[in-house]
Amino acid sequence: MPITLYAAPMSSAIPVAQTLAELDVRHEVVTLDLAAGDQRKPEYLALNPNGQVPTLVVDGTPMFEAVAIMQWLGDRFGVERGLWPAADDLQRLEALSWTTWTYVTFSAAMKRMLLASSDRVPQELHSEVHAKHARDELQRLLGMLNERLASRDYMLGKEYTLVDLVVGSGVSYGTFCGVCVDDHAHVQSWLRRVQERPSYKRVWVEQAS
Ligand SMILES: N[C@@H](CCC(=O)N[C@@H](CS)C(=O)NCC(=O)O)C(=O)O
Repeated sequence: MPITLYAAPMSSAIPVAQTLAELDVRHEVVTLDLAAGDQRKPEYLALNPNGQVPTLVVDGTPMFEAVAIMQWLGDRFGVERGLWPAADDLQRLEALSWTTWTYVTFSAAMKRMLLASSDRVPQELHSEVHAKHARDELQRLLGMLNERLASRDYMLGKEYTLVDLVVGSGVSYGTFCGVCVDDHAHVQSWLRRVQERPSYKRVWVEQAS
């Protein structure tokens, strides 16, 4: 089954690249130049009408939104490798909830924080009130994650799964943007374990070089 990942360096395509590496799935990578506007070219918009990376094309069928792509990769390749729960396994419910939570709930608070305070956003959009509100919300969400990890080594229990990769990459991006995890000891130690995973590290090293 031919698989192509459309990506850009240091972008939302990273966790998808890490998922493909973790699952050892053969694929090609097409690198877009976002600064040059490759993502707005008609041939790319035909694959991803949202005009962003990542896009995964599987045997000619395109798919967009990183979390959906990773959930599909889990279904198609992760179950047989013991890295994603099967459809009739009740842990699947938790896998879908936590991976979606990362992209819908945690990411939304991240976006609000960045919009209200990032150097890369025009000053007139900044708001200390909104930034504080978003930072408080992120701390509440990290508290929720910390509670989950208080009684397990990994998101679904004793073993590493793709849920750790997806949630871990979202939280790592948060820490990269200055979100503080100091008050969440279980999150801190789990994050270190997730970041030590060879496939996770390898993609980072490739991106940085
Ligand atoms: N919700 C999308 C977000 C993807 C996204 O924000 N991609 C950025 C790079 S990190 C992008 O392609 N930006 C180019 C643009 O918006 O023009 C997903 O998770 O796939």
